[in-house]
Formats: sequence, structure tokens, C-alpha cells
Amino acid sequence: MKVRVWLAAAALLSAGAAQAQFQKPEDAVKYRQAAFTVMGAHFGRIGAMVQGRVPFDAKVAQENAALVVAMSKLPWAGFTPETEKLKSRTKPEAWMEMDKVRAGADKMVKAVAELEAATRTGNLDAVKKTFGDAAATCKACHDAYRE
Ligand code: ASC
Repeated sequence: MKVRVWLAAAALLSAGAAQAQFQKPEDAVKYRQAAFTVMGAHFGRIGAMVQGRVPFDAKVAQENAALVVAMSKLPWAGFTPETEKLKSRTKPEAWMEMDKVRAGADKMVKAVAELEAATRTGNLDAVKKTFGDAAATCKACHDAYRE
């Protein structure tokens, strides 16, 4: 069962452009954490506009959303089986349900693409709506799989 899930995950990953090879398992952990960190930073800059903490600038929102989209595809390659026992905030459940993690990741990737599309319309309401939807996909996985 576990092997089958890993094969499915590996097939999905190798199908995309976001491939990564790691010298050692610790590098895979660092890589996925770095991608999440950069994604969060740029998502947060859009969040500041959505919440009215900084003025809405569609061009700036779009630039940040494009980075979020690029980052969104990366972390998953870092969840290699070799990293399961390494220290991180990933809960044991994630390793037992990697197919669900992957499905949640796919939802997030789709949601941030919709956010990026909304930023290109320049419509703040559309940005607010898609930002909220995207944040919900982040939260779903954090609640289930992050310590
Ligand atoms: C963010 C960020 C997350 C998500 C999450 C949504 O801005 O860094 O991890 O939104 O908090 O609930």
C-alpha cells in the first residue's frame, strides 16, 4: 500500500517540471521549507492588500501571485520517504496519507493559479475571494498535517 502511494506520488512529480534531486535527505527538508517560506512571504504581501493594510496595487499583487504560483509546485518533491524520520513540523499522518497530501497540494496549486488570474483582472473583490479560497487550501493541510 505504502509503496503504491509512493509510486503514484513519484509518477505525479516526475510528470511535472518541478523536479528536484537531493544530495541528502536533510537537503530535501530544507528545500521544501524554503519553498514554503518564499511562498508564504509573497502570499502575505497579497494578504496585506486584501486586508487593507497596504493600498491595493494590481501590478504588485500580480507579481507576488506569480511567485506564489511558481513556489506552489515545488515543496512536494521534498517530501521524500527518506525524510520521514527527520525533524520537521510534518506530522506522522502525512506520511501515512501521502495521497491525500498530494490531493491537497493539487487543490492549493489550482487555487493560487486562480488567485493569480484574479490579480490580472485588477478587481480587488475577485482578488479577495480567490485569496480567501487559496488561504483555505493552505489551512486545510496545515490543520491536518502540520505540527
Ligand atoms: C498565509 C500563510 C499561510 C496561510 C494560512 C492560511 O498567509 O503564511 O500559511 O496564509 O495561514 O490559513
